[in-house]
Amino acid sequence: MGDRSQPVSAENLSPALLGRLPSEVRKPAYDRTALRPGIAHIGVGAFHRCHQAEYTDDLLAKDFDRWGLVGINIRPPLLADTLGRQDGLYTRLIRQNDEVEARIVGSIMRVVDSQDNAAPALDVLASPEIEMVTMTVTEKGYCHIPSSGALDLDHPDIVHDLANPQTPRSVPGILARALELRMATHGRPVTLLSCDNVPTNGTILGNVVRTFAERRGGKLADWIEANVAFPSAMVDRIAPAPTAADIDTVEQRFGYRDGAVVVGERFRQWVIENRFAGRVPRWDLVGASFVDDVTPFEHLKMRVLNGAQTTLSYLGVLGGFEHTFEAIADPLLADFVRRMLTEETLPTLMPVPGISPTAYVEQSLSRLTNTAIRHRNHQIATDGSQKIVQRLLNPIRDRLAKGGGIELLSVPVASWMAYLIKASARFGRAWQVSDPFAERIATIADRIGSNSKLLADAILGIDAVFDPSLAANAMFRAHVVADLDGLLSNDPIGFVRQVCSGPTDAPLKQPARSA
Ligand code: CS2
Repeated sequence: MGDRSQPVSAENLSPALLGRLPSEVRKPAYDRTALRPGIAHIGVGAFHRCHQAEYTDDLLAKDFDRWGLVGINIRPPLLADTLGRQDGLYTRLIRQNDEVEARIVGSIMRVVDSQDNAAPALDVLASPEIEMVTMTVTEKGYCHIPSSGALDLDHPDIVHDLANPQTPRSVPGILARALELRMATHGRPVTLLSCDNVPTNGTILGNVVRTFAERRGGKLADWIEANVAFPSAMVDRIAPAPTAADIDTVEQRFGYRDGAVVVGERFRQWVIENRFAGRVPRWDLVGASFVDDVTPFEHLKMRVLNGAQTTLSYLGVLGGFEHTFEAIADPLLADFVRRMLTEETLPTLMPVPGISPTAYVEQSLSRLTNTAIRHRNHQIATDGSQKIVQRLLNPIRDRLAKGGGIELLSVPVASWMAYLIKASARFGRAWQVSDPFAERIATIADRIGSNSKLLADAILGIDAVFDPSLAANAMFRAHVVADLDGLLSNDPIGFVRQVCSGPTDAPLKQPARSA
């Protein structure tokens, strides 16, 4: 076919296009030109665009108050290339199986690329008009030790930032520098609100920033104590990394192009600890909850929804499934996850105001069956070392403390190990992985080969992930060894079947294969 048969490419999303969009596409119901920057957000990925920016868009439509968002990226991708070109506008699609609902979100006023140099980020974060800083910087962005929550003083970026505090590259270093600039100029208070799936995320963020400030010396730590709040928050909405197919969906269904489209499920939740400094956007007017204690909500979400996702991701990859919805469509994996959550995870949860835990399990599992949410198992499997503490190891520890069994919860822990082991050269580099501990585990696998006991011993010795008292627990170790043996066999899913068919209080599993 010649060039003339190429379709004329559709117009790109821009403020000028808003008035000409199809009526079924919902548009910002307020005057964007009257927005004033008040919130800065670090990490403008799919999740932010599907969550905090949407809540803010709702708030602007309901109770304007001029809360504009300034987006900052300190890691790829570049925002100017996507959102910048569209003046911060983007399409948020809600997808539920065959249904598609489109909405243009207008709350992001401006975007700042600060990947090469922290100066542009610091300019925004230190400015007096910013009173709320939210962030989604992924679990590893906090530079903390997952098993203890303390700032990792050996982290190369932290070492760099303590030596070069005015040109930081880590999140704790950038925030500490921004707070120092605030202290030295206008002195206005600010809330730093973590929106990552890190347990007690506000406490961890407060720890890493304060520890960094203390190391710097001077008055900064005292100023932070008096002027900065670090509330914890539970955030929830499944919003996988967007793909070229999502951009095409917008073009085919609605007739325009949007390089920054995001796709999410209908469900969303945001529970924020009522602990603020300075002015606060009233997100509680549009569906968020401000509460005294986020912990019960956080345990529920991370152990049930995220625990199920992580379990399905590793078992899914081992079983040859590409996406969550495909893994959960397998009756055996669905049965395994439901039983794990019901029999072992639920008893570790605190009562959660207004929520029935068993209904929450069913609702979570049903969310994962949505075939329009194409969440890749490898995406969820990424950075498992930063996720398994809150999703799996903490409930395991709680079970063991109460004398409960962990024969199901130990399986995904071993499946995380098997996932990284199989990515090693000695195991044929079954797939590419991304995890701060991937290299360490590949080295272990290359050295040890297929002896599950020695493999488990070596990996359980990584104390940044496994706190030594848990790693020393005989029941936990024995389960992990037996599970690893089964999951590294030629029939990992057969092993899961065997676990499912065994009595749930069996003290130990049978090794699935001969040594
Ligand atoms: C997922 C989360 O990639 C992952 O780790 O488990 O991004 C998950 O989809 C969200 O926490 C849902 O709120």
